[in-house]
Amino acid sequence: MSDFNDDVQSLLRDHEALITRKNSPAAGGNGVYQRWQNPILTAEHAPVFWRYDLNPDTNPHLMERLGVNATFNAGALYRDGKYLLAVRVEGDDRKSFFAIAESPNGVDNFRFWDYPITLPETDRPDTNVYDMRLTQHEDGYIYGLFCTERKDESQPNDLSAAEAQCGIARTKDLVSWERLPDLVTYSGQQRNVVLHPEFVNGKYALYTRPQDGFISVGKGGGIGWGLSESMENAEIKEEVIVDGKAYHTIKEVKNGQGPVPIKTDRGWLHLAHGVRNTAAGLRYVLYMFMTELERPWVVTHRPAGHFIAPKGEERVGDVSNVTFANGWIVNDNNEVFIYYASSDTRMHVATSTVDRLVDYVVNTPEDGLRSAASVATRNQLIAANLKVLEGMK
Ligand code: M1P
Repeated sequence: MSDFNDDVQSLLRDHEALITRKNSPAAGGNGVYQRWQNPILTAEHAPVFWRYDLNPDTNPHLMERLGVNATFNAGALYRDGKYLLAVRVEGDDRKSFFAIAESPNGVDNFRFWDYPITLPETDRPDTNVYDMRLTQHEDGYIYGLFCTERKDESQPNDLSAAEAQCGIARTKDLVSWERLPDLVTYSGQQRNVVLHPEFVNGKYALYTRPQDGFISVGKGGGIGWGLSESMENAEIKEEVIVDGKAYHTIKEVKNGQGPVPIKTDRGWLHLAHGVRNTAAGLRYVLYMFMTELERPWVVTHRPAGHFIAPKGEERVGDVSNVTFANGWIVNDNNEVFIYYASSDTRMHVATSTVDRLVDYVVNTPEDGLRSAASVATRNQLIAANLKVLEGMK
């Protein structure tokens, strides 16, 4: 018995050491953002009491009973000075669920609340739920929009045939959640749907991602936009494409809105993911763009290429070569905490400021869509810099 107790204490100590480990900025950087050294959340950050049966009578060998496979794709919210993440936690059984992890400083000491979110179901139960975007809406509710995945019953013999739609829940405290009917659109399937934080023309405004199939967006795709009269019965009758896919770019195959956009004096700052195909499979990177303040569906600036791409250990995981973000936080000092997942496995943070990100988005040249255009853009920079260097002699 005393051995059992010692072993439990040892598990708890190791876990505490992991979650209280201090994080530090990583070496190097590009001036746009700063990566931080340690992942902020891994499967091992899940509490010991979520995974082990700690009763010596029922688990004399102190074995893990309910393993956690991954912690990734977290929505984010800044509330009462706390950095809160609605994390996609995936059990060893391949089912995802949401759990809130809280940090006092946004870069380390993320600790899960005791219980995961108990998400009510609709009368069509979800098989799997994931990738929640948290929106503090001006109507007073916090909305969680997420992907609800169910078996595609029209193809009973294909066990991989699934259907993705946008599930909706709301809360005032992140503890009690009210489930609302799924979003209705007239596209085949939906993933990466995000609620805009303000009313637009008196209506709820949503970024969408119409797609023909579960994985492939097919003829659809692009980041869409539509308005809904209510969230109790959310319905978008008409979707327009805000930011489409494009040949030979980082978003050739598909793209999707990341977190809720950040309002700045210059416009709305957006973070999104773009996907292209390679001989080694799909590659997911993050990119940014800006839309008009009054018409958030109109893009004003599109910096070329990726903003964050998988680097080093980030490149490897359950789905390798993926960076994905659905949460970021602006704190009271206009510092931005970009929460991104790597390879569908773990969570990281990169920090920047609103000013730096606006500068990046406004002053980074657009993609000229041809090698010759890229060389011309680079030559302009080189010529200007050579003059600057000459002046420094
Ligand atoms: O595996 C990479 C990502 O794939 C999906 O994103 P998208 O719909 O844009 O292809 C999602 O399942 C996401 O959770 C996952 O990280």
